[in-house]
Amino acid sequence: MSTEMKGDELQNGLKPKPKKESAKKVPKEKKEVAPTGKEVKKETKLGMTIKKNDNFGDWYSEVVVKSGMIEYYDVSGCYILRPWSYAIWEILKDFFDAEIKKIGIQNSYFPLFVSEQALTKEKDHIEGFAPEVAWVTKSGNTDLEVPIAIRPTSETVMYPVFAKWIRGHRDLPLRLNQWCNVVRWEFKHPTPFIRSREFLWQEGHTAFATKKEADVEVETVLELYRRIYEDYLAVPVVKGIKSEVEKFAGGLYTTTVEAFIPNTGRGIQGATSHCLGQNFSKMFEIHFEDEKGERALVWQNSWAFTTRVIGVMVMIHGDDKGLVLPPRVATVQVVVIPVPYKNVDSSVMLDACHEVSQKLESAGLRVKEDTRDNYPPGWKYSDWELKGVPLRIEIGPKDIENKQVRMVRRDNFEKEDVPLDNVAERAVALLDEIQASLFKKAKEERDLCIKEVLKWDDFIMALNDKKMVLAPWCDDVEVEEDVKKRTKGDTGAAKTLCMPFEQPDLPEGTLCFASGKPAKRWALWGRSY
Ligand code: 86X
Repeated sequence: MSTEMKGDELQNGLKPKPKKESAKKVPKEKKEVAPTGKEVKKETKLGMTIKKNDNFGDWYSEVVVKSGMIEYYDVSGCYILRPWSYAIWEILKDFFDAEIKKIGIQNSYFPLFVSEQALTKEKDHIEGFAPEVAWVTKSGNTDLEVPIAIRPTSETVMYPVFAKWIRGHRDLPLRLNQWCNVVRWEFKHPTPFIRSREFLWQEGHTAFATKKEADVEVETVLELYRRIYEDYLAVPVVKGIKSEVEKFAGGLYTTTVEAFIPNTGRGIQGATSHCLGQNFSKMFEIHFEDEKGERALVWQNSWAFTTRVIGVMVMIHGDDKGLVLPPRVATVQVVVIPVPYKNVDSSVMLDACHEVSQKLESAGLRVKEDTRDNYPPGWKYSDWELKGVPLRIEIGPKDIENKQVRMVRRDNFEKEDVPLDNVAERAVALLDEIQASLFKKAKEERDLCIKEVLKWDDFIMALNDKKMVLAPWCDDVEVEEDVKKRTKGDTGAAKTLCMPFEQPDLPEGTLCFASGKPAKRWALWGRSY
C-alpha cells in the first residue's frame, strides 16, 4: 500500500515498473551434504539469524515470519495474517470502533465490487490510480459481459448512495464507517503490513451541512489515530497537514500522523484524516435543502488507518532477539514458565504457575502458562522473546522455597524477584513501565532524527545522514517539486512529510531554505515509504 492512501509513485510522476510475479520466499532450509554423500535437511534455525542493524530489510522479513505474525503466500504482495498479528488488529479495532461510536459514527458494509461505470464516474480522482485497479473479467471460462473492479477505496461505491439518501438538512450529518479489505495492485516492492496488495482498514466517510462540523471531525479522528500510535503501539508521531503536492488530490486538505523509521531514515505516513470540502459532493451531486429551503452541497470527510500500523510498530520496537510488543497490544502480556529440576517433583512448579497465572488473570492481564513438557525452559524463554511477550515469569524450586517468582522484562531483560503475595500488583506496574519506557525510548530516538536547518547545504547533509528535516518553507508547489528533483537519487527523492501543527517560532524575515523567498511556515521533510 504505497503511502497507503495515495499511489505516491504516481504522484511523483514515476511510472510503476512491472516486477517479477514470484512471491517473496521465506529463507530456504539449508541443505548439507552428509559424510554418506546423501543430502540431509538441516533444520531452519528457530531464532533470529539477522541483526536489525546489519540488514534491516531481511531482519524485518525474518521477524514477522519467525514471531508467527505472517505466513508468506503464493500471490505476490499478499500475506497471511496469523493470530499473533491479527489479535493486535482486533485490539486496535475495538478501541477505534468504540471511540467513533461514542461520537456518533455508525458502521455499515458496502460491496467489494465496483462497476466500471461507477469507478470511472469521477475521472480526475481515479486517473492517476488506474494502473492499480484489479479487475474481475471472467467467471469460470466465460468472459463477464462487463468487467468488475475490486474496490481500491470506496468513494465511488458509497457516494452515489449518499446522493440518494441525503435530501434535507435533517438527513445530516451522515457519518458512516466500514471495516473491510481493499486491493491496490501496486508494483513497488511489497513488504508485509507496510505495503501489500490487499490490506485491511477502516474507512470513514461522512457528510455535513457545514464546513465547521467537518473540520471538527477531521481533528477528532486524527487525535484517535495519534492515540493508536502513541498510547497503544508506543510509536511517536508528528501530527500535521499535508502540502498541496502531498495531499489527497480529490480533497480540500489532508491531515496526517507521520512516523519515522530510524534504521532506514524514512518517514512513513501513519494514517490520514481528510477534509474533502465540496469536491466530491459536486461530482456526485450530493446536495440537501438547507434550513432556508435553499439547495446546498454537503461538506465531506474521509479518513482511514490500515494494518500498516502493525508493521511500523514491529520496525520501531523489534530487536535482535525478535519482536517486542508494547503491553497494551500484546495478546499475551505475561508468560508464566515452570522451571523443573532434577529430582524435584515438577507438579509443585506447575501448581504454582497455575496459581500465579490465575492471580494475574484476575487482575485483568492476558496471561499464558507454558506447560509444554517437550521443551526445556531455556528454549521457551527464547521462543517467547522471539514472539515479543512483554513480561516473563519463571518459577523454579528455589522460588517456591522463597515464596517468590522471577520476573524478566522483554524490553531491557531486567530481572527481579517478586514475593508471591505481590505478583499481580508488580506485574501490572511493570507492564505500565514497559509501555511507558518503550514510548520514551522511541521518542528520544525519533527526536534525535529531526534536524532543524535554515540552509540548503545543511538540509542535504541531514538528509544524507538519514534524518528528517524541519526547515522554514515558502510553501510553493514549484519549490517542493524542485526539491524533489534536486534530491532524486538511488534512495528516492525527499518530499514534505507534513507541516507540523506544532510549529517552532518563525521570526520575521526568515527565508525559505530552498528558494530564498520569505518563509511562511516550518515543514517537515524527508525520504519516505
Ligand atoms: C486515495 C483516499 C481516501 C478513503 C483515504 O485516504 C481515506 C479513506 N479514501 C484514497 N486513493 C484513491 O483514491 C485510490 C483510487 C484508486 Cl482507483 C486506486 F486504485 C488507488 C487509490 N489509492 C488511494
